[in-house]
Amino acid sequence: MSRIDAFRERRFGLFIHWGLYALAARHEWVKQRERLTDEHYQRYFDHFDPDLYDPEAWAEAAERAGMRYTVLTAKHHDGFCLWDSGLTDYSAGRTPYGKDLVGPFVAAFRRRGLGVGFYYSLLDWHHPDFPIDGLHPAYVEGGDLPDRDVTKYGDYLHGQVEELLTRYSPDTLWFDFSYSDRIRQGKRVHGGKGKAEWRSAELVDKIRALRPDILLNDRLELPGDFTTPEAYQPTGPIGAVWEACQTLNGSWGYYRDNHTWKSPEMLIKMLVDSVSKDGNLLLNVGPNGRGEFEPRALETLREIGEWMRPHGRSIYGAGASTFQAPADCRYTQRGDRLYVHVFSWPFRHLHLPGLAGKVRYAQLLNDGSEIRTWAPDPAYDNGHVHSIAIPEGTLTLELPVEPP
Ligand code: FUL
Repeated sequence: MSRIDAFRERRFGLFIHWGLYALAARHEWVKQRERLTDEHYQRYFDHFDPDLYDPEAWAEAAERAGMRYTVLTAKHHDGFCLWDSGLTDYSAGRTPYGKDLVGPFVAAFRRRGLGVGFYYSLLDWHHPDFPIDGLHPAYVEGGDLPDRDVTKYGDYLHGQVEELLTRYSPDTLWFDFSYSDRIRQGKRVHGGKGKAEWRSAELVDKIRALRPDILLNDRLELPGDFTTPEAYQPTGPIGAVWEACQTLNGSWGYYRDNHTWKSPEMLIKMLVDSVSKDGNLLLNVGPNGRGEFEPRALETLREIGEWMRPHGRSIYGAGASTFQAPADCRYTQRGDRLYVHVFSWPFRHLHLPGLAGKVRYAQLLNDGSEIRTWAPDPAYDNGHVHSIAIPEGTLTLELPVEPP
């Protein structure tokens, strides 16, 4: 099976945003949003000591939630590195914690057969030669740009990516550049050429030479192996391999006082919706400053896992169906198995357009119980529909069907 097919088959992954911002506990963009000075932000470095960090517990929570891979922020926009980079002192090993965080992480997830990827930010608010400050008046209003040696930053970035590849052999690299298109296009980037800042094409060549079957996302300003709709669901299959990413509560980094949490039911529907449109879902947890998933996150993962255990076969290896699902339902299909996900109870029956005479059997997935189906009624919808009786509740049914 190709790498890309294996990625699609896994369908559900865990995104982890973890870094110094977990101590501020109010969003991973806190440094930029609140215009915190380097001196101020340094306090989070000086007090970073996640003594309860236990990657085995993280991997176990992911596995129980039914997740099959993970992506960890090796470096986010603040420039802090979770691994012991030989190219900077701004890493977990130099904090009071004093140890590399990535090696044990990779080992714990791999031990459970989960795929491992790294998020790596192209932005770097810490590096002295990082050329862009998205809030600098020169970018916002025009004017003279700060004088920086962009080449040095490019070398640093290339070197760090090489470290990650050679030390940990990740399955995926998830690059990120999060400033506006205006800056992205390079019009206001010092040196003036946008993607030339990171020498993206050269970087991709290096990556592929080191690890030919790695998967790359699409945020390097070059077409990647998969695209990354962020915090929304595409309206249908988009003709490319894709992975939606989602927060539990609107923030990627740990946010102590945020109370706008998505319900497990809503998140399950997002996962089903993604698969029904041929996509993956990468669901994020922001561990706290002690190194733990907070109880709200653990409870959400636990509830999702309870659903996944009996319903996983409608998710893994499944994708969009060529049949048209009835209103407020989603179809996922794997071979001749059609899965009907009923998002709201249709008050008694479901009519399945285009399936007349094609449904051989119907069962609920949660308990394997048979579902009553009707032979098509020629007087109804020209005999095209197949009807099934639906008990109340959010349900998934499995129907072996004749191919379209
Ligand atoms: C965005 C970043 O700016 C956010 O902080 C987060 O990492 C998200 C997944 O990507 O572009």
